[in-house]
Order: sequence, then structure tokens, then C-alpha cells
Amino acid sequence: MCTLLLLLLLLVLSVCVNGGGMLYPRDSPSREIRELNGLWSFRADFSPDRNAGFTQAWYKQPLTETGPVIDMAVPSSFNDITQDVELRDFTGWVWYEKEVWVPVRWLQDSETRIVLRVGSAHYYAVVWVNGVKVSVHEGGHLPFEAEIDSVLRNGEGGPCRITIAVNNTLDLHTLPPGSIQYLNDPTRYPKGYFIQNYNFDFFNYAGIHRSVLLYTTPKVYVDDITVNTTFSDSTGFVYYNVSVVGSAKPTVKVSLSGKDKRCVATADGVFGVLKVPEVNLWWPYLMHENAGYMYSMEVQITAENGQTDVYMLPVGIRTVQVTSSKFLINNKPFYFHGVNKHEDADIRGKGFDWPLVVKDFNLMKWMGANSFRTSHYPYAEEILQMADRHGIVVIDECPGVGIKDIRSFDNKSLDHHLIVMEELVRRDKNHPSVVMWSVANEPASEMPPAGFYFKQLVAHTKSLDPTRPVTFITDSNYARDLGAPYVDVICVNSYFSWYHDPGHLEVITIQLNTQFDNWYGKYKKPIIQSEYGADAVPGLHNDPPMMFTEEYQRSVLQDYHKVFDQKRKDFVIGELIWNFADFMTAQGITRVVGNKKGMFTRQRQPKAGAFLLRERYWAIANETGVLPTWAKYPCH
Ligand code: GCB
Repeated sequence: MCTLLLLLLLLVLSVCVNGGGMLYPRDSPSREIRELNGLWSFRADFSPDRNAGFTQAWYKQPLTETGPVIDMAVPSSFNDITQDVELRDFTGWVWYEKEVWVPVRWLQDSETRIVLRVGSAHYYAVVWVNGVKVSVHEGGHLPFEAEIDSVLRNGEGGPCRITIAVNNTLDLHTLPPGSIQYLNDPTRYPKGYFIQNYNFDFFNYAGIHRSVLLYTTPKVYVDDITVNTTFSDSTGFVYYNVSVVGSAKPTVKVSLSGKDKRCVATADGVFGVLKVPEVNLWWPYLMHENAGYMYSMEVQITAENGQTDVYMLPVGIRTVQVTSSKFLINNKPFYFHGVNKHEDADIRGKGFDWPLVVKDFNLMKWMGANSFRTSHYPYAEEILQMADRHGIVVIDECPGVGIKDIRSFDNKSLDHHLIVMEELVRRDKNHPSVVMWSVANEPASEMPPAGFYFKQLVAHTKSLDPTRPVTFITDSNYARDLGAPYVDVICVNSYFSWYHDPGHLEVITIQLNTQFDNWYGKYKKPIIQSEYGADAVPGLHNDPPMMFTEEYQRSVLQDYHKVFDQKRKDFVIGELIWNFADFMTAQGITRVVGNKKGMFTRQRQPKAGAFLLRERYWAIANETGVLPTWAKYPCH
């Protein structure tokens, strides 16, 4: 009973901290959606200071009237769409524009609220509707919105012109940090030459990466919903909190239906609890034959004037808990046998693409992967929805990557980092697949400001969501890491026989044993090997193994696995391979057209390592003995 009351209290507290909502747009009897994906007009601002678009106010007129435009696909990164090397490597403002007709019925009904939503634009974005600025957003990988009905209704009619300027310049106070470097030596560089430096190992793809859409709600609407779940014996409990805008005393009706559409629980009021008899818990893939069970929660609000709004939220009922040596889902030990990913593919770069998403989930399931980390930034909401439905467990990482410089620990950076965590938790808090927040990847956590920085960051994240553990990914020395005391789970990256002692496979087992014993000895917290691996150029072979061959990659994995198999009896709770697939990086002498540590090529064809991991992951899953015969490897 105490736990239940505590959950309710935490729920109310967490909602207070979160403020306004960012619910995924869904249609319903009271809401409509219009996707604006497809072809947009596009112009990169090649002026020396990249500022001509603003000084000449390109947003005030159709983009074609400002100069030459090209067709651009949305969503997509713009970098690999043309044959132009300058556009591929462009740094600065690019301009997108689309004309759309807004349905007259939306405009005529003054009780309809019209919202423009951008799923993600990398990195800064400014949005105008018919030349009127409606939104400015800083940070890629997360959605932002603007209410635009007043702009549309005050206009002169005709199609609505949406202009979005996007800037891919990172600076030291953004996540991830980067910096522009002017190279002024006229004997070596052209006049005005500059480059962008960044401390992370993936190509800085840019543009409008996720869907742009218009959607409607009534003026009185469900602004946010937060759910927390638990269970006792066979009864599930869904604690919910609904925030409503536009009505002081709305009537709120909530109901929960199972997969068969039958209603299993109802409740009234802005917050409360749904009691679910004979609950179907949300279980991870391969841990239960009915993995990824999702209920549908319908929230219906009615205002004093009779106006109603309906929102349907998918809900999975599960618990998460961390002990000194275990990660528990629904009170059962969970072992992460999974992958690290990137949003990355040929041509579209980081642009959202359904065929790619479905293929990647099929490959993960083929491999027996039960989890992934959203290295090194939040992935599209649709990917998390897939993870919910397929029971794939997610470590949800914010874009805190490349925090290597002393200046990226200053107050301005910290403030921005806290805001990004707020946006991330606000967006992803209701996904059962998300079991842990990662606030950063490989920061310089031995630098003195790191102690204060991570203490604040972890505490803030826990105040936003008291129900999930928090971590960051470290590659520091266990004895000098100043952030590790604040995390719930230690996540360590190491590349023995690759970046250290390259070519010496024989060091792996000894160094990995030492790594685990040191970290566990000091912190007594469960450990995930959050990255390990080696580059393999597909089709390159050598026996005995040599670096960059498929045989070497396979051998590195095998040696790591020997140690995992010992330590997972004790306190190692997971292994995430770096990386699921090859991915693009900046050009440099250690990268051969990108990072080749994938188990799959960038085109998603398996390398030798993929088959090894497949054997291993299915074997681990079978140890639990819960799988019916039909699900056992090799199943298809
Ligand atoms: C790491 C980073 C990851 C890199 C990887 C590598 O430690 O977290 O972003 O891509 O190593 O391959 O170097």
C-alpha cells in the first residue's frame, strides 16, 4: 500500500516539474492530422556569413523569389541528397519552404486549435507561417510545436506558406558541443575559410529529420498525460495524471482496453488509478511468450461548455528496479543482450524512414537482441513505439556526447543540458520500453567540474522521473570518475585490443576482468558493458585474425564473451555491442568511409559477427527456459 501511495505522490510531483506537454500527435474523434512530408523547396545560404537569409528576410516571400531553390525530401538529412560536396559538408543556415492548404473547416471553427509540429530539425530552427515567426527551437532530435491558428485566421486566406530555417552549427554550449574554427592563413586556406570541429564519432547530418505536420485539437484539450505503473499479484495499477488546458474544472473520464478492445478498467478525474484485474504485464522480447503487451488508455475530457477532447495513449504495465547487482523488470532479473544503434542510412542520413525502422527491428529480433541504447541522442518517437510493441528494452540517451572540454561543463552548458533532459523525459516518459535514462556518453568525467555537473544532472532527471534509474556512459578510470557516485547502474565502454593494445587479442580477458572487478569493487552497483567491438571492413578476411577483418572482429567478441559469461553470474547485467550497423562519420584517418564496427553493413547485410551474436543471444535467452519450442533458435 505504501508503495502505491508513494507512486501516486511521485506522479503528481513529476508532473509539476514537467510543465506543458508534448504528446505524440494521434487522431481521434476530436483531433485531425495532416502530414506535410514529401517535397519541400530548399536553399542553402552560401553567403560568407551565412546570414543573407535573415538580412534579406527570405521568410517574407516565396523562397523561389529569393534565388535558386532545389527540391528537398522531408524527412531527410540534406547532406547526401545531391552530388554537391559543398552541400554535403555545409555548415550554416539552410532554408525549407512548403505551401499547404489548410482545410477550410479548420479555419472556420474558432473552437479548433491548429498546431504545427516539427518532429526534429537539426540543430537550431526558426519557423515562420506566412512570414510571421511562430517558433524558435534549439537542439536536434526532439520535437517542438507552435499554435498557428491565430496567424492563419488573421491572414489573407490562400495557401499557407511554411518556412523553416535550420542551422547545423554546434557550439560549446549546445548538446552535443562543437565549435567553428576560422583558418585565416591565406597561404594555406581560401579567404573566409572555416570548419566545424566536433568531438563525436558520427557525421553531423542536418536538416528536417522527422515528420512535419499540422494537427488540430479543440481549444479545451488534453495537454499532457503521465502514467506510472505497478502490479501486485495478478492486479495491475496504472496511476495517471492528465493536464488539461482551457478549462478550470473539466470532467475527465479514463478507460483502459486490452488488445481485444475490451474495457478492463475505468476511472474519473484528472488524476487517479486504474485497477486492472488479471493483468497482462509488459514483458521484454524473449523473456515471455506474450512480450510487449500494450493496453490502450482513452482519456476523454469535457469542458464546462460541453466541448470534448479525446486522446488515446498506449500503455504497458511493468516495473523496473535496480539492486546492487541486478536489473529487475517485473521483479525478475533482466540481462541486456542487445545493441547500440544510430539513426543512419544511405542517402537519407538521419532522416526518418519506415522501411529502415521495420528492417532494423526485424534484424534485432533475428539476432535475438532484447535491447538497445539510443546512442547518442533521442531517436524518433515511432522507434520507441515499435520498441514498446515488440518488447525491446531501451536505454534512452540524451544528446550529451562530446562533453570533453572544460568549457562544456560551465553553467550555460549545464542549464541547457537540464532543459534537454526535461524535453526528453516529457516526450518519452510513458514508454514502457524505456527503462533507464542516460544523461551523457563518455564525458570527461575525471575533470573536477564533472562531480558537481553530474550530481545536478542526475538529481534533476530523477526529479523529472522518479521511477526510472539514471546513468551515463563512461570510459574513465574507475578510481577517478567523478560522476559515477550518482548513477544507479555503471555503464562502461572499453575497446581492449583495439584502441588499447591494438592487434593483441590475448590481453582482452585479463583487462576486462580487471575492469569489472575494479568498478564493482568500488561502487557495488550493477554493470553494463555499454560498448565494445572492433572495426571490420565487410569482405576483408585474414586468418589468423588481423585488425579490420571479419575474423578479428569475431575474435574480439568471443574473448569479451568469455568474461561476460563469468561475470554475468554476479553483477554484470548486460552487454551492448558497438555497433548494430556501420555508420557514417566525419572524414579522418581512422575511418574508412565511416565507422565499420557494425554487425551489419550500412545496407543491413550481416558480417560474420552478426551470426556469432545471434547464436549467443538466443542461447542466453533460452537459459531462462520461458520460451516455447517454436521460439527457440534456430526458429526460422
Ligand atoms: C566510443 C564512442 C562511439 C564511437 C566508438 C568508436 O567510445 O562512444 O561514439 O563510435 O567509441 O568506434 O570509436
